[in-house]
Amino acid sequence: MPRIVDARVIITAPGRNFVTLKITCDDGTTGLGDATLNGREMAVVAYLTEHVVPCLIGRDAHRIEDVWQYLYKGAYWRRGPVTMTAIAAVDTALWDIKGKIAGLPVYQLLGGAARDGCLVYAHANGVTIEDTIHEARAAIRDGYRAVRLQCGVPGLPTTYGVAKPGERYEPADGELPTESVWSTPQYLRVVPELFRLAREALGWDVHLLHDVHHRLTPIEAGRLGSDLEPYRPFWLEDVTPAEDQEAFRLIRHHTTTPLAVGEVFNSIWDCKTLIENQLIDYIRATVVHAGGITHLRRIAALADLYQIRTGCHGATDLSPVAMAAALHFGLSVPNFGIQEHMPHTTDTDAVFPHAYRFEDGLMHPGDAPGLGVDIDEELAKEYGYRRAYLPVNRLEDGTLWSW
Ligand code: CS2
Ligand code: MG
Repeated sequence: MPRIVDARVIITAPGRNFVTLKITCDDGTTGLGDATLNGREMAVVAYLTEHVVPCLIGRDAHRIEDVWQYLYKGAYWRRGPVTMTAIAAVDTALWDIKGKIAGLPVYQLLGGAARDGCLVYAHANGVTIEDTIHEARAAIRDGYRAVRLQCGVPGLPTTYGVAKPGERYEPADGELPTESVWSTPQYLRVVPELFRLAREALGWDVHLLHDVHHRLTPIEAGRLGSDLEPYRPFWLEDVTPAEDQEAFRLIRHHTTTPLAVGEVFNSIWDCKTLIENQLIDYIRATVVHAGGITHLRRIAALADLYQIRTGCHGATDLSPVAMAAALHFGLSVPNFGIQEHMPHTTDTDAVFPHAYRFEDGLMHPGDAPGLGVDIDEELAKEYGYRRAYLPVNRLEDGTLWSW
């Protein structure tokens, strides 16, 4: 059996912060797991180094389920983003190790390919509707079959999802949280107009998505969903905060626009009511924030019973290690829906060389044994950690609002 002899946390910031766990076995096999929790990175670093790594040394790396249970039930304090991200990193690294020892890509261990590739969606973000449509055209030219549309809200200085001029979109943008301003009435006017003009310009063969980023009340979400119905969006994401899962019943009464939720979820308990009552259509929980491949498979299996499909979060704060794991999961899971794709910077790609590829609107994890992703530790050292926060959001009268 491969015995774990070392586990190390590597912090690097090639454009943004990433936390990676590297596990080494006595036969020299290594495995990687992403442990990045945007804006709260060092909490996971401490959790891993102080509380998890000492428990790993000497364990059989093949006993993935047992290690998962040990770290979950054995902690006494269950769930939460920090705990579940730390468990996810260990779990992902162990799947990587198992694949390398078997000489197989991880998707083969998960049952093999259930499709030819994973449908992914690109991002089109613009200050104006015209800019957004222009970006969407470019994504379609690049081969994407699905595009998420976000545009600025007239009269507001900043909007979620819109990059600063000349820069890539990076949500964790300040040494202290930056503040943005929000107006629901203006937003509810601009989004249907964005979709109307996008359909006119782009036609009906491309899937169009939109992220509300938790900013509406349930009844406002119902209104937006019904206003967008004529334009047949693929999904409307995070329309309202989902701590109150029951709130989605009200939204469902008012719209047939498909709903996607769950990028901030960290366990099956966060989505149990949503799934069992068919209150959503896509579950966005990820390998990295929801307990690894092992736990995400459990969530997907529950969702499958109710014809809910996966649509995993994949913004740039999820490292190439998480992206690789998402693609192995996505290729093999029966109820795959779509995967978010926000390409990393060339600096990030150089630190994390990987086998996954994009082709004709689909992504494939590649056939290298394990996850098919590595970390160049020498290069990683050149990019030191810098504290970075996600922004906060206020209404025009100064009330703190969901970002
Ligand atoms: C998001 C992200 O990709 C998405 O759908 O909502 O941009 C999210 O804000 C960041 O990943 C937060 O870390
Ligand atoms: Mg989102």
